[in-house]
Amino acid sequence: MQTEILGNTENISKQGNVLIIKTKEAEARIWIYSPTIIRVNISRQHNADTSFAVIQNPAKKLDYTETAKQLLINTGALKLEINKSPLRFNFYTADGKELSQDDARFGVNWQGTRVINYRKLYKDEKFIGLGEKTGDLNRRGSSYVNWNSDVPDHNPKSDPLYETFPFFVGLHGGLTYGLFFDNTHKSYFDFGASTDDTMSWFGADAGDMNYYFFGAQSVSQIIEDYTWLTGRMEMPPLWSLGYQQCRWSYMSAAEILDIAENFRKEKIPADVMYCDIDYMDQYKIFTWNKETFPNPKSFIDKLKAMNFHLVTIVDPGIKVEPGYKQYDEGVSKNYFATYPDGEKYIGSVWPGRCHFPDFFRYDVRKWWGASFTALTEPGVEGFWNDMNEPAAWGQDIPWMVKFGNYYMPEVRNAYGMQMAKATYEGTKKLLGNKRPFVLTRAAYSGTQRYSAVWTGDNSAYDAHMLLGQRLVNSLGITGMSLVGVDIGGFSGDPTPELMVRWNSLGVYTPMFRNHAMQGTKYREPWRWGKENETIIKKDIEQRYKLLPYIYSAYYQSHQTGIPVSRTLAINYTNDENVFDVKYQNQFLFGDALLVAPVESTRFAEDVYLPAGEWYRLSTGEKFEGGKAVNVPAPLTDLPVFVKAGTIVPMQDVIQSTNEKGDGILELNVWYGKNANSYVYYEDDGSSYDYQKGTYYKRSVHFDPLKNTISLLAVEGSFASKYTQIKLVLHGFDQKIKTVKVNGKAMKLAEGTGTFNNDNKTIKIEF
Ligand code: MIG
Repeated sequence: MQTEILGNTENISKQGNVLIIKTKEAEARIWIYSPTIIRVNISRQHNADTSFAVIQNPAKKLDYTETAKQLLINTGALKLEINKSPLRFNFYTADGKELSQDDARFGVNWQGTRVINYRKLYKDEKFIGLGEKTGDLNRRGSSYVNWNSDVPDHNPKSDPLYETFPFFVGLHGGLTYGLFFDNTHKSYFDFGASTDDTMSWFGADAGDMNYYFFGAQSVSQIIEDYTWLTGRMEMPPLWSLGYQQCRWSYMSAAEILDIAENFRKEKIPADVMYCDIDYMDQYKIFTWNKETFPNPKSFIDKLKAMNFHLVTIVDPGIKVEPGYKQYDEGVSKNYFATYPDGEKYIGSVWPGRCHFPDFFRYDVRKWWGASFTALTEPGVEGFWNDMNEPAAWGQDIPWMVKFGNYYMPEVRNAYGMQMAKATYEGTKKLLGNKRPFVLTRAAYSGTQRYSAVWTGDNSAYDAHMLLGQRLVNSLGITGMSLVGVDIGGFSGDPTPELMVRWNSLGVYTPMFRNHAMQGTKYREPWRWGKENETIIKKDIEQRYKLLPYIYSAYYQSHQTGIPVSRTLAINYTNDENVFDVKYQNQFLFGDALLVAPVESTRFAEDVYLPAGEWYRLSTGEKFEGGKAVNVPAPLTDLPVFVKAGTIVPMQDVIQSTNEKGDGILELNVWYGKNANSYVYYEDDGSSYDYQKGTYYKRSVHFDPLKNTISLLAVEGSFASKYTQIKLVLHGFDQKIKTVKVNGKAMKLAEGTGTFNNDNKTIKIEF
């Protein structure tokens, strides 16, 4: 294997908006995408420039200046200094602070087809990101591989897992930068793990050194930029944010109806039931088992009558069986992956011998999407994509298997994403104006445009619960906001204490799904004794009370890419304590709530509260931040804190998101010394009408100096489902003097008032 270095600049040219620098070995192309985003692509051969992740085009203009030794690009917000010989790329802030540089010795080079970028490592540099990666929040000193894999029984150190997000954020000297290595080959990241702290490096088995450099000076702005580049989620169906009950598998329609009925009987709120693989006829995708699910439509109608939505699983593997519709169609149209000689690839999964659709092709995606009629016609609205790493009983698919023009290793990491895309686009079409819910196990950067993800087959022990939270938080950095873990742990049986604790954390998990493996004990809320059921029920009720707040947080993700679950490293980047392994699992859930996961065997916990003031949500007790506090953490009360000055909209308990409730939107204002604004958002929760302005959006301002709370005019044409707004003030020792609604001042004598929500008359009720 030969090592080849990038070498010296031999030729510089500009073609339109791209700067091209040629060396003996390769060609570097540079584009500006926005003032804070510059793309560098270094290539030895001219590959077709396709990206599964990026949805933006580069800016039309690129200016640079040249000196004897350098080229300089200055966007106004970011500077790229290019040393000509050897060719090196060094990034600076607009005011000249060094953000990130090539390692001066090695820069970019190749070994055979492998391409590697060695980068300067700063003494105090920390790294966060890479999505679904085990290990600590700060990835300094760790290394990772991206190769989407089916890893049942993984442990809190296993790598790789199911998903690939080659995007990280570097932090040093109070500065921030981001780097997205858009290459779907097997890729590698080493954050000083193996280099005696002399450098970091990343690379891939083949393909281009193709990266986007982000220079914004805050983690949240970098996430906004990354999700601008790779897309943001649409508003999820509201029902998918309720409690979801899953199991591998409920074996019949009757069993699922039974479970659903029991939720209603026990008055435990829930919205979603799942069919895992056993609903199918011999695991053939897009079929129903005629004995156990004899009449899918009447089964789903019954679920709907109980206000439940159904999600069904689909795997990519299509059973080799002449006479089976999807097999026949796929064969006749050549929709399946092949060996180079054209022979169809066969791998074994649940149905036995299977062919694998080539989701990289538009016509195949269209066909796959249209096949969902078998599920949508009887009324399924959620589509769970499993085994799409793709998995063939844990084996690597041979490297010479082809998806169209690609060999498997080139695009493996994007296969699951393309399946999710096909599923999303197909079911969206079939459901008309209704939002489908898509959940995928394998993913690549950009998957947030199509689907939610979950973290795969976790296990029923405490360290896995904590790991799950870090995975959720890390996925948030890489644009995935709608994320879940199997609450309770997929393999093994949780102790009742772990079940209760994990469920309480599930309340603050973006997707709240209880799921368990075949052969494990049943997991539903009533399987743990009356006392535990009461706790579990109370926690699920809390989820439903918080839905107006959670839904508004999703609106934020939809608008800005900022995730619902946020590692503290996003908002408190320069606070060393948030990276302490003791506190690294803590996160903000939306703007206002700080949640501290606690193991099921601990009943008091040290919680780190960042600078500012905080209130415990359950008791109202006030804490001064900037230090750790030891707080009681009984199984009935997970430590959750509210940031002073924030606004948390809540509602009364409903049994499902289909219910209207009592019509009161409770605006909780938690007193703080600083003024604060909050955007409340609501729409019909199920259609795309919000994209045409049919939403209800309202800014709420709290100003402690003027002692006012203002509800600004409503934006959008949606009539809120709430008929009244009730203001609930917490921690106010001085009385709020004025509440302004649509600009009109209201006098308020005591702490609580209620306003009609019809935009015209304002009534205060005490
Ligand atoms: O080979 O469909 O991660 O959630 O229950 C196992 C059965 C296949 C793996 C998924 C899991 C699901 C299970 N699947």
